[in-house]
Amino acid sequence: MSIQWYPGHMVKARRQIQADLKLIDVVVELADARIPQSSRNPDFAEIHHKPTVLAITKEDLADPKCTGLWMDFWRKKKERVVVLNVPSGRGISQLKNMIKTAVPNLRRPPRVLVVGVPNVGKSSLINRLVGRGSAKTGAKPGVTRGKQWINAGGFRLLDTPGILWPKFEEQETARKLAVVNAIRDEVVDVQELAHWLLGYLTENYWLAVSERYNLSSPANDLLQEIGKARGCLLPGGVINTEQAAALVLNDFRTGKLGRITLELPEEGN
Ligand SMILES: Nc1nc2c(ncn2[C@@H]2O[C@H](COP(=O)(O)OP(=O)(O)OP(=O)(O)O)[C@@H](O)[C@H]2O)c(=O)[nH]1
Ligand SMILES: [Mg+2]
Repeated sequence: MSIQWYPGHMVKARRQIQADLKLIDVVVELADARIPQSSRNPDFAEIHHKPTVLAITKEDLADPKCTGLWMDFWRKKKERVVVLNVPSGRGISQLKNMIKTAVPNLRRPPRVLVVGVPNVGKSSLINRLVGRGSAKTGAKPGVTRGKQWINAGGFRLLDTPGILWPKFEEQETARKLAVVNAIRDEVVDVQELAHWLLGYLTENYWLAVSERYNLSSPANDLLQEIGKARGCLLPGGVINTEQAAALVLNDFRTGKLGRITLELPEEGN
């Protein structure tokens, strides 16, 4: 399977972001706590040199131990970083302070650009910062299509569409992005994706998987087993592994498998 997803609206959004950067004081770059490295756009670091705050979203879905390791890693690199649970508001006031300290001498409300991969929580974060539902949000990638300025709470915020990059150097990066639903399921092989995820979970979170699906031992054909256990059947009693795959991905995305992180910091990252 080779995953690519770089539709026209992202090409346009990238160009627009580049143009808007001239007006911006601070960049808030969002990354997903479950894939803190793979959800950072390598393309993006090249197009600007503005003060940046790295905001790690979906902390509530990630493994707290791993998030701690990532925080140590970034702090060593002297990155300004904050961990957020956007729906609950955890970390929001810390983020506000970090934005202000990133531009200490500014005498007007900072102009803040919010960027990140699709579905990482940009619009939800903006709504949290302004205290009302000004930006459209949704549990699927590609909700925001055009840029939008929002004024409130002492900031001027620019919401942008989620963007990916034209070519994934490693397909594993693409897989991780697809697992957290930053890439649409329509452009990936859902069964292969679930199979890959189950491989990772078997190695790193076997207890959670075995408990959720009543499995006694790791096996190569876990999708079959899960389909059987969950009654995902086609006419004639054939197991519907497509349906089982969708179920596993949905369980992961909604936290039903517990708090899981898919990558750890490495030397040289
Ligand atoms: N559990 C959890 N869910 C979150 C968090 N932040 C955002 N979400 C959910 O993630 C989904 C996507 O949020 P959006 O704010 O629409 O994401 P976006 O980055 O604007 O997405 P695009 O506009 O599609 O690029 C929504 O269902 C949010 O409720 C978080 O910290 N924890
Ligand atoms: Mg959005």
